[in-house]
Amino acid sequence: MSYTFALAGNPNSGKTTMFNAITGSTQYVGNWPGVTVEKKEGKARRFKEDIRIVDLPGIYSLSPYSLEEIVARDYIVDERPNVVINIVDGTNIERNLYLTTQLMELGVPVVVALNMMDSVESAGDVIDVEALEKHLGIPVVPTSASKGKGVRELVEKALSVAQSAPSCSEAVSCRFFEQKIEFFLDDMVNTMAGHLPNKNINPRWAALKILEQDEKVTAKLGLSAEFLGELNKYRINMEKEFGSDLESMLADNRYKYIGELVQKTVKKKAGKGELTI
Ligand code: GDP
Ligand code: K
Ligand code: MG
Repeated sequence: MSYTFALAGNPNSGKTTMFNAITGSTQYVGNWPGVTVEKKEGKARRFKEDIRIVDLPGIYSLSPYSLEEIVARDYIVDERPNVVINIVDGTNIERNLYLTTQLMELGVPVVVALNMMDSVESAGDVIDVEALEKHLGIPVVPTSASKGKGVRELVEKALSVAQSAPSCSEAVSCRFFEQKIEFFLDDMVNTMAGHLPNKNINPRWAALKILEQDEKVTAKLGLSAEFLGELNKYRINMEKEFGSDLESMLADNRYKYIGELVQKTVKKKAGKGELTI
């Protein structure tokens, strides 16, 4: 068996350091097709399995507004890596988890590498990794890429996920939104069932992108103009009920989810003016 794991994370989360730690010096550097964003590929060393590692561009989100983000999400949707390893900077967890929610919404298997744990610990902060894992519903592996710590465990976890291939499509934990939004989403996904020609695309993600009026993804869906018009009625009805900026409302819902998650799982050293549990 051979596997492909893609590394995704915010700029400066330690992606390249992790890439080097996993692959050693066997990397291949090129460009992403049609763009000048650097593409790095290598093989995981010291594993009997054939594991290809792809370093995606550093990104904060998966919006259609930045070249790096489009490159990253096109790669994930079109090439279907077995697992996306999401490098999260543990010292900046709240900001970094936004991308985590975006990756989970894609419906691909995600493993979080909670990186920079050496810095988290030396600052006296505590992250309850087990609780984070439980609430998110995906594996979280603490790492210190620059020290080589947790790297083997991370690749092993990704391998076990690749071998069991769970999908976010049935995971309740991917429900980041208020009940009233989830209600519309469920209805929309039901309407779409059996009508999505592009099998690489998770229906729930497709629904969210239609609601966000993401034309790049909408064009990939392969839906007739007529059916798309029908699906757009969901957005129109939601905007009637919730106000006109649905895209911001969805983003706010994700931030709220993350804020609550961080409250439950991160304990900052007292005196830093942050939350205590
Ligand atoms: P990228 O932009 O995501 O590719 O991040 P880099 O791999 O370039 O890392 C950004 C900075 O963080 C560099 O100075 C790394 O040496 C440092 N770094 C990476 N991983 C760790 C870690 O686990 N702990 C600490 N303390 N620093 C790290
Ligand atoms: K960097
Ligand atoms: Mg880098």
